[in-house]
Amino acid sequence: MLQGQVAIVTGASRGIGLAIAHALAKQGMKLVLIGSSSDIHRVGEQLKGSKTFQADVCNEQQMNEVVAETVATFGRIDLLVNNAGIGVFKPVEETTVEEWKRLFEVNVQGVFIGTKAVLPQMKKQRSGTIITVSSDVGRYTIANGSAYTATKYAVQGFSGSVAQEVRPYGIRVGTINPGMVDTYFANSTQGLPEKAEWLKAEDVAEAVVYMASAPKHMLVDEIVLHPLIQTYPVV
Ligand code: NJP
Repeated sequence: MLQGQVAIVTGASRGIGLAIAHALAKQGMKLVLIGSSSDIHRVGEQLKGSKTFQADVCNEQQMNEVVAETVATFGRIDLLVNNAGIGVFKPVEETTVEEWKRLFEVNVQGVFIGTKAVLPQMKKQRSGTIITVSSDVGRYTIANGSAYTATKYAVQGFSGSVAQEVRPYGIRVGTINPGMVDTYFANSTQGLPEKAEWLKAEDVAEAVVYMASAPKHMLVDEIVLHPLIQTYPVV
């Protein structure tokens, strides 16, 4: 079903985004992959036929250029995965204004800019799916993550509102909200023994494939997934 369709994935150089890129490639999608460091080009070498861009999701001009090049090359955009994100976890009084600003730039402004950039093309097509990798802490709060949690609550609000706005154009907007995933997130390393029972990046990627390949008449609003070992408040 996704075969031959065109996807843009942000934060595809490692972690969840890299797994999403591989999963979508397996479905036969044409891929445009974005990362803020030059690492993204190594991914392009692995995934033949993909186009890679070193771009910052918070930079509107760079993202508009990526979208314009995508349309020029592939003629359409069927899927945007807003996955790029960063995490800072510390008590509120130790969180700096710079950290607060950067979290909101990448996690919230980046989602806004990416979404805004693809909508004119998707409206023209009268179809498209926008999936944002948000977080379980976009739904409930945790200690020592106030700034990060605030960004993910913002993402939930943004995505829900845009979903209502673009539904008449045949465009679907949803979020995937994972719990703890074994990646490089927040200066971690993938594959550490203490994270053996966490979600794998591939688990989240499969959720993206499910959401993106739902039949056209169906919107999967949200997928929440946790590792079985994680405890969390039921809301
Ligand atoms: O993190 P990581 P994840 N512009 O660090 C890229 C959410 N999440 O895969 O820029 C463009 O392994 C960066 O590439 P580079 C989380 O909030 C996670 O876990 O080249 N790209 C890299 O490819 C986030 O939204 C957990 O260094 C930018 C990628 O983003 C998403 O999952 C739990 C960028 C980050 O890879 C993926 O995070 C949860 C920018 N400005 C939600 N800044 C979890 N792991 O436990 C960063 O609830 N990147």
